[in-house]
Amino acid sequence: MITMDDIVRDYHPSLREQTEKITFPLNDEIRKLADDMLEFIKNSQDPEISVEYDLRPGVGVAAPQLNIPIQMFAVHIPAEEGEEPISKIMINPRIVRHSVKQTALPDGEGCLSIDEVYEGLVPRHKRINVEYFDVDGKKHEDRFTGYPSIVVQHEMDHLNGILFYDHINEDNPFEVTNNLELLED
Ligand code: SB8
Ligand code: NI
Repeated sequence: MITMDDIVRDYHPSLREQTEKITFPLNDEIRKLADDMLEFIKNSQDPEISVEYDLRPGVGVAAPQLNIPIQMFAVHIPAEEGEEPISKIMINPRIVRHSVKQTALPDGEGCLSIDEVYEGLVPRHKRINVEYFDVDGKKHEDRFTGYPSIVVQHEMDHLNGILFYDHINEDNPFEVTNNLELLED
């Protein structure tokens, strides 16, 4: 099973590298990695398993965080009121449409690969349409809004060597610009 020891930390070059597109059908290694990544992120949210294995809770994990430079990530987002939970592997994802309006978590973001706290807003598109492939090579286009949209953009950034704090405005970390709407819970 994947544990925190497998997660590379800040300044590791893998977090800044470009990733390779995955070809189908998946080989056994990548298929197992997909299962393990989803299991890890579910385990990290389990009150008992996370304590037993000392896992930091996370809503997603991307292959480069495991030192594997390929375009795949797992997300496991518990259901919000009136919404379905989102639990999936996304391969070779591409944003095909996004809102002009931006959103951000009021307290900023964190990352399993970043041990330090970086304070400040991380502006994200409020709504995105993402084209991606599942583990069976089937193509999907899903729409994400609000919190799930933020998580998917955080994971997609990992596939491009971008970290959340790259988006923080150094001069005014909590500046709320005109088209930015903070996400409320
Ligand atoms: C946001 C956050 C963590 C993410 C992705 C997006 C947060 O820091 C957060 C803050 C408040 C409430 C909920 C979430 O992923 C963390 C795991 N990770 O590093 C994946 O790449
Ligand atoms: Ni991260």
